[in-house]
Amino acid sequence: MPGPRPGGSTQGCGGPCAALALKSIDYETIPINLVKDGGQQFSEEFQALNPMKQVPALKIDGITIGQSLAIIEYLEETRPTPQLLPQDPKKRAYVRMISDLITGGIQPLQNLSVLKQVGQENQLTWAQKAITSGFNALEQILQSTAGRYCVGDEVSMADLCLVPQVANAERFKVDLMPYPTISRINKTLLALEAFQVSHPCRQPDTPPELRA
Ligand SMILES: N[C@@H](CCC(=O)N[C@@H](CS)C(=O)NCC(=O)O)C(=O)O
Repeated sequence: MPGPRPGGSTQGCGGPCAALALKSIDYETIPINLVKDGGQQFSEEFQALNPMKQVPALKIDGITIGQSLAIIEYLEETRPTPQLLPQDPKKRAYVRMISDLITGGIQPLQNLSVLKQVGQENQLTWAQKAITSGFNALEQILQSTAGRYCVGDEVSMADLCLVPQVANAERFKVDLMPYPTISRINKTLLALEAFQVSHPCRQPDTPPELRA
C-alpha cells in the first residue's frame, strides 16, 4: 500500500473526503473495492488498518482512524478551519443528532454486509425501507434545524453525512419526492466543489454504471 502524503491517506470516501476537501487537506485515496476478489476490505492488509473491515479509514498524523464521525471530529479538532461543528451548543447538538441519525440509524442498516444477510431478492425492499424510515424522521427534524444547510446556514458535519446517504437513496431507487428539504439541501451542497470531488459517483473505483 503506498505511503501517505503529509495530509493523510484514505480508504473509501464520502463524508470524511468532503471534510478533507473543505479543509484543504492534501490526501491520497487508496480505493478498496468492496466487491472485487470477494471484498478487498477482508484482506489481511486492510483488516490491520480497520478491524471492522469497513471503509473509510484515514491514516493521518501517525495514527489510523476508522468510523466517519471519528475521522471528521479529529479533523475538526486538529484543523478547525472552516468550522464543521457550530460554536453554539444547541446547534452543535443538532449537527451531532443528524450525523448520528444517518451514520448510525440509516447507513448501517443498508450496508453491504447487512444486504448479504438479507438475501439478493429482498435487498432492494430492505434498503428502501431502512432509508425511507430514516428519511421520514430526518425530513421532520430538518423543519426545525435547517437554513440553507442541515443546521442553519453554515456547512456542517451533518451535511457531510447527508450527501453520501442521498446518493445511496438514489442508488436504491428511493422516491425522494416526499423529502423536499433533504432534496433541496443535497442540491445546494452539490453545487460546492468539495461535495462534487468527494461524491461517491466520482471516486477512482466507482463502477461505470454508477459514475456521473
Ligand atoms: N459506521 C461506519 C460505517 C462504515 C461502513 O459501513 N462502510 C461501508 C461502505 S460505505 C463498508 O465498508 N461496507 C463493507 C461491508 O459491509 O462489507 C462509518 O460511518 O464509517
